[in-house]
Amino acid sequence: MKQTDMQFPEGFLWGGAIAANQVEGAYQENGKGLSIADILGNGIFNPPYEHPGKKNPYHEAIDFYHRYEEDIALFAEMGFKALRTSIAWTRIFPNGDEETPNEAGLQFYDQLFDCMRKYNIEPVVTLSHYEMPLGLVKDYGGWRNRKLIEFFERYAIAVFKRYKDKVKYWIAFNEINVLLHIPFVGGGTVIEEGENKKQIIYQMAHYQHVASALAAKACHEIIPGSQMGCMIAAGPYYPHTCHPDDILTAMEMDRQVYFFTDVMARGYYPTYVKRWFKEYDVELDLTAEDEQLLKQHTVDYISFSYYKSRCASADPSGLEMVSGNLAMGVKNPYLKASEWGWQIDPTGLRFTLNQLYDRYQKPLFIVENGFGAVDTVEEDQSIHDDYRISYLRDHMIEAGKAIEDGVELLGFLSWGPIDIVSASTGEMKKRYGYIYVDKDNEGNGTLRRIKKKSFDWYKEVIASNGASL
Ligand code: BGP
Repeated sequence: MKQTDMQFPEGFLWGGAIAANQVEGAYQENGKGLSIADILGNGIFNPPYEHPGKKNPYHEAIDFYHRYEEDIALFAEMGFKALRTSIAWTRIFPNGDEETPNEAGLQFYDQLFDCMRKYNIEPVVTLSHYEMPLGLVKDYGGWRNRKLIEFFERYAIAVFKRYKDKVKYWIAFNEINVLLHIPFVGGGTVIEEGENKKQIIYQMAHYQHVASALAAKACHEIIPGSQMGCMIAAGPYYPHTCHPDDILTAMEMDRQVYFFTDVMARGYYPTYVKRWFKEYDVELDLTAEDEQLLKQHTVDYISFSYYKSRCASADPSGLEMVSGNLAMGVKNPYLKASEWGWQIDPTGLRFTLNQLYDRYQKPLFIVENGFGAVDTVEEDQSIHDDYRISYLRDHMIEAGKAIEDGVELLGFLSWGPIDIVSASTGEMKKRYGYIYVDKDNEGNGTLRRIKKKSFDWYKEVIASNGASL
């Protein structure tokens, strides 16, 4: 542990973040319908999405559905103040277009949120985390159909009414900018050859913006004092050189991400979309009522995932590209990378926090940050994940510096506080947890939970409110 003079605010929400499709398993239990996650075999990037015969890792995940009491007790032992998870939309509306919700699905989340509250852990709930109903894909064409707004609003109202005394913090869509990179996972639609991809993507984005505004409206009406957030996969684009063209390219790449928060945090479409839509030949189905809703029901806070930064170049030909959370980028020669090539940049987190706060002057919330790595279980069952401790420590220090810069930061939720199924690879070997889960990529293992070295480290971080990192 390092003693720091970091002053995290009283009530700072230290904790973790998971997602229903990556932890729960029980993919068809108690009336749950199939979600798009249930047909992903090798993670979100790897079409074809049907993998007949392949054991789908999301079907069992880490069996959180049956083991959540044990897992939440472990989170409570670390002193968690908050836990982010998603509600599996298909537990509540199996096909997505039913008139009435599935009572067994509602009961599961009653029990889950009661268990969190028993330990004074604040739930932070994502309504849609890459797990929309497959029924809405097959029967309606996914988010390219305006009817999805109605179905999403019905789902949101059902859970707001059910959990109004248990959940205060809500997020509509996980990493809404995933639409730009994987329209199937973000929007439940396959864009065919010859279709105008940008038209479909920005139309789906618009419908989700309206759905987010309707969710914010309903949330505030049903749950007094509730907070509705939006959520993006953040990570700044640095110009690869100081050539003015690289600066412009970096600005444009950042704008592609902040376009979504611009709309949901400010309540109107930014003027730069006029050029975009002209260039992309995009004409939105956007009504005057939509515009009113966006303007009147903006989000209360802006949340985001942060794993890495990337570089942008006006002419990337010949430059090495690196992968990362959703978007590729030009390799930054000053940064190291994880085993999955995600470049490590704690300073970038401080930069992102300042950029977002300067842009919106709304509270911010880090709802994903973590280090995916291959962990080794020693003979004596110990797991020395010092690499994860140093990654997280460095990022928490930068978050603390951003608070000293004047940023209002609600909390820091580590992604995957327990090992879970990776979204991009569908693998278990890319482990994020303070808690190891005995399951391998082939699905073998006892699912036993084992505390890693980082478990006690994070417990001390939380107990000291960041003074000891
Ligand atoms: C984000 C998702 C999370 C999580 C995270 C880590 O895009 O919101 O679901 O998976 O990425 O990515 P991965 O699991 O691919 O390492």
